[in-house]
Amino acid sequence: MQDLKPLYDAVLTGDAKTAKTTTEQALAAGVEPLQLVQEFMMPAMAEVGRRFEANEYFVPELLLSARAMKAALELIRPLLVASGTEPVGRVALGTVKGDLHDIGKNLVGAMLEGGGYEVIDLGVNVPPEQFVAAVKEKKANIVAMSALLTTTMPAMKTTIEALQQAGVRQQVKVLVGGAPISQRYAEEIGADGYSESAAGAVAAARKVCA
Ligand code: B1M
Repeated sequence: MQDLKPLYDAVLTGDAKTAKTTTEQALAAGVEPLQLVQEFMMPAMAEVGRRFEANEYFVPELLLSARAMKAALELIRPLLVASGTEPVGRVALGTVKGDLHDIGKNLVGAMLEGGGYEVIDLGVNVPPEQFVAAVKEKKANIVAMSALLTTTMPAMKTTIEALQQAGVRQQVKVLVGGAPISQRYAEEIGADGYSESAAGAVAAARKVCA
């Protein structure tokens, strides 16, 4: 198999051009798209996070690595997305209020689309009322929230409360995920499902809707 260490290095060093060309070459050589994400890009991002914590990397480096990962994901996303089938459900997906991290959320969206769900991507920094509006106006039957910061985790609870106050909590299932989230936290805040990975989000969506 082609040596894919350059993809890892490109994400780690924020080299978007190399991340893109290595991904193109790997896909052309028949490497599984998810393998590229799980075995090379995500470990590189984990190392970026470690360096940030160790004060070896700062916000500019985080941004460059995020840009490199996004460049590669742009090529992968269409391959994860199913086409031509009736959606099995409609998901309002977003990163919660106060949180700007969207790489994991975008992967979750691509996997859900690949799993046959219609995804309404609300973006990042999504306030509770925007999730409520998506349920009311767009008739989403799943609300999927991502959070990457311990400080923004409580926004998930606030959103669930907003769904309750708006009288729509019973008509939706709530899925949560993101690095600091756990099954226990999901249960604590009254979410219906949790997944630690983007691939697992599809199984979690199926489970809560079954
Ligand atoms: Co930020 N950041 N960041 N950052 N950043 C983290 C999260 C951090 C852990 C880094 C660290 O210290 N080690 C830390 C959080 C600490 C904490 O809260 N405990 C942190 C911090 C502190 C910050 C700032 C506060 C830094 C600052 O300004 N001083 C700031 C906050 C800004 C804000 O949001 N308000 C900040 C900013 C940024 C950038 C904007 C520079 C950039 C994000 C760019 C972007 O997303 N467009 C960034 C990045 C890149 C990171 C790290 C390095 C990488 C995140 C990532 O994309 N991972 C991150 C460290 C790390 O994660 N190791 C870090 C790859 C991605 C595929 O994984 O998002 O975990 P992840 O998603 C996974 C799963 O979690 C899961 O599926 C995905 C794939 O399997 N998942 C779900 C996610 N959502 C899900 C939803 C589901 C199910 C599964 O169901 C609905």
